[in-house]
Amino acid sequence: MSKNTRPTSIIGVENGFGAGNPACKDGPRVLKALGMLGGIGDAEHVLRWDEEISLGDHPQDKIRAVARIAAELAELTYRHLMEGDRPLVLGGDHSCAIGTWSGVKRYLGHSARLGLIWIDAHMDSHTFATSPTHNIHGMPLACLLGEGEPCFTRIAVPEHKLRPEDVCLIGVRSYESEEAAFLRQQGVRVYLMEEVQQRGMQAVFDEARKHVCAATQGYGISLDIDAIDPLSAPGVGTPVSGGLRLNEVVAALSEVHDDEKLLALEIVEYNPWLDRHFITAHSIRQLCRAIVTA
Ligand code: 5AB
Ligand code: MN
Ligand code: MN
Ligand code: MN
Repeated sequence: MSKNTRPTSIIGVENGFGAGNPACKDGPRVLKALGMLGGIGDAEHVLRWDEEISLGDHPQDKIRAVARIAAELAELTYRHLMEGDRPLVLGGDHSCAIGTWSGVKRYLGHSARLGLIWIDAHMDSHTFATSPTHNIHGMPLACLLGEGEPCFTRIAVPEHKLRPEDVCLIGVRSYESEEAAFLRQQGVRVYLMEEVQQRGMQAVFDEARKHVCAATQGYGISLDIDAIDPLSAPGVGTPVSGGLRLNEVVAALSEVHDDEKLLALEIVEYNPWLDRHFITAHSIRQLCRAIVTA
């Protein structure tokens, strides 16, 4: 694999309107205030805070608010990639993924294919028709596959952002039957937590990477922090026990951090108000370090 030369630029997304508990909007601001992401990187591998985007506190219409912030974020990820950076999006709730990967797809171009590894306790593949909660953070993967509200599926470029065969999910252990059926119909590869436990994260992650790279021109990683076991990541709105071990996820990211085909990353769903003793904040620091310098 060729070596990454892009500096990592952090885009904080202060958006919690897609989640049941909106306080994850404070995630990027708290990480920054704690200095959690300072002192990472070296002469060759740079990490810098670039900007934050925010919508204010009380939107009239959540769907429009989420769509607006996703469109803004798509513009930013596109622009940073054009400038030669590797965007690292820090959520905020997972609905921001609609924007992140729409911008990356625009950068790759109309006829190019984008791969995506989605690491999450959940499937995030609902539409309003199937969601039990109507929370938009449970829908972004369906949107990226072309299913859902047009205001979400048509961001940045009109086409579907992902082909099902270019996507893998890892760490899933909580889902509803409708979204599972949707992914099965589409033919998306899902590594349930059970399979990860049997085969080990390393084997599963390597296979997932081959899978999403096979026919694509670049790929990304969307890491919902709730994929990691609540012992190392208690600060999330929808914790599910029996998750990935922090050190295994750190090892996976270290393995790919220098891969030139890895165009962008995302770490989402950190809710600082639910954190204990800054355990989750420290975990995020370790993950960011792995992304930047291995
Ligand atoms: B997350 C649930 N499936 O749709 C729903 O944290 C949970 O981005 C979604 O993975 C969790 O509300 C969304 C019950
Ligand atoms: Mn930049
Ligand atoms: Mn999740
Ligand atoms: Mn998620």
